[in-house]
Amino acid sequence: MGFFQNLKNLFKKKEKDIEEVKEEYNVETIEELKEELEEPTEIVEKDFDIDDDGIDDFNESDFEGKEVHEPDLDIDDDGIDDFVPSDFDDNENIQEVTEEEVLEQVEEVKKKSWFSKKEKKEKVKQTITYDKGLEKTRKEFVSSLSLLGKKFGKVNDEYFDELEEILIKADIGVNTVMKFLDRLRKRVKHENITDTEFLNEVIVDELFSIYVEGESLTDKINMAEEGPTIVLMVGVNGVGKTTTIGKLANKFNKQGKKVMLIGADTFRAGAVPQLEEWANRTGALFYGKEQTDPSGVIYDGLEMAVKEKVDMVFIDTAGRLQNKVNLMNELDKINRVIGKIIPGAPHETLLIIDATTGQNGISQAKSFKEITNITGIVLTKLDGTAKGGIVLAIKEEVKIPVKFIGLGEGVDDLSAFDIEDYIYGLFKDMI
Ligand SMILES: Nc1nc2c(ncn2[C@@H]2O[C@H](COP(=O)(O)OP(=O)(O)OP(=O)(O)O)[C@@H](O)[C@H]2O)c(=O)[nH]1
Ligand SMILES: [Mg+2]
Repeated sequence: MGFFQNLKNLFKKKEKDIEEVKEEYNVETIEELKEELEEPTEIVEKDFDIDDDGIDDFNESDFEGKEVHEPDLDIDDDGIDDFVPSDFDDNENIQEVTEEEVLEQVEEVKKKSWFSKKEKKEKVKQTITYDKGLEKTRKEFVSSLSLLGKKFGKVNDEYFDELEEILIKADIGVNTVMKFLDRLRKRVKHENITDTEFLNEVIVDELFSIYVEGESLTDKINMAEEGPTIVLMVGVNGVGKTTTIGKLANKFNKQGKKVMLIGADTFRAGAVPQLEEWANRTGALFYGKEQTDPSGVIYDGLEMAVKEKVDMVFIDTAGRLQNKVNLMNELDKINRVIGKIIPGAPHETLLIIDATTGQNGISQAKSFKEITNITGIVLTKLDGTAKGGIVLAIKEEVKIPVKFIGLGEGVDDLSAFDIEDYIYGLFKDMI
């Protein structure tokens, strides 16, 4: 079957990786592992001696307590095996390799294994963030599906009616659900499916294919080729704009980028100091002003960003959608000012949507799409809702890529959107 077998293998691999990292940290549960992996980025590999360059250097203590048998080596004071004619006695096709090249290759191999270990941990950390963050949706959605299967045993019209209800409750969106059920019915007929348990596999398969088919939407931040990358954050009140900026500042700061935050939500009292607080927490530069024209604040802030040679700028704005024309004019003005100081900017305009608002979020996305050029969506508070299906509705109905998802209030609870981890978080109990 299409994707299902691949997903099953993928799930197995993810579970194996999680087990391995759990073993390494000597913990039993996912919760404990999540805590361990959230430790401030201190490097724990005890066999490695890492300095600024991130590469393990050789060090005498690496060999402590280890027996060394080197009958074939000719070592003098420099500690390096020198070539002597007898080394080549039985070999005809020897390629000349210098000592430097050998050492370089050894360093390269060690570097690769260190990075792949670190990469695996990062991946596991992301998978378990999804796992925890989608728990509510999973519990509701998957348990309803398996109950449905048990209740009917056989696939019939009533089964489809109740399935429709379950999908709509998960906020997959009416249009998407209709299209999906249509495809499912066809497959049931064509493949003569009667068993509800088997149908669950087909459901996972079809939901995954909804997401991956059609135009491929990139989920990466569009970075400036040179100079600062400018990211404008928009969205209605209370959806999580400021918190998301804090989380993104933390994320890019950890990647070694110089980050600056501009507080241009000049409307709501307390919004600017709230962002400044995030700047302090994450070590980002800050510029902001209250009760003034947001475009002016952005103008001054960006001049500072250029002067300070920052890599990434996140701009917080006020989210008012009471008057579409006003908001459109304001965003137009903001965009003009940004483009004047940094040609080609903003490089990203991220719309923040609160997943707990379900279909309301979808209408917000449609409205914002009409008034400005939204390049990506951040879906927040997925942890607080069973409406995790909204990701599929956004893909189908809004056609803007979800680039990040918020899975908690903590500074680390933001993940780049990853369809595989998302499907894993939703269906891991079912496969
Ligand atoms: N559970 C959960 N809570 C979140 C998430 N993101 C944000 N929040 C919470 O949502 C609330 C509102 O967040 P803000 O960042 O202030 O939202 P905002 O869009 O800047 O709000 P205004 O500035 O008033 O327009 C805060 O209590 C956040 O902690 C998330 O991913 N999960
Ligand atoms: Mg705010």
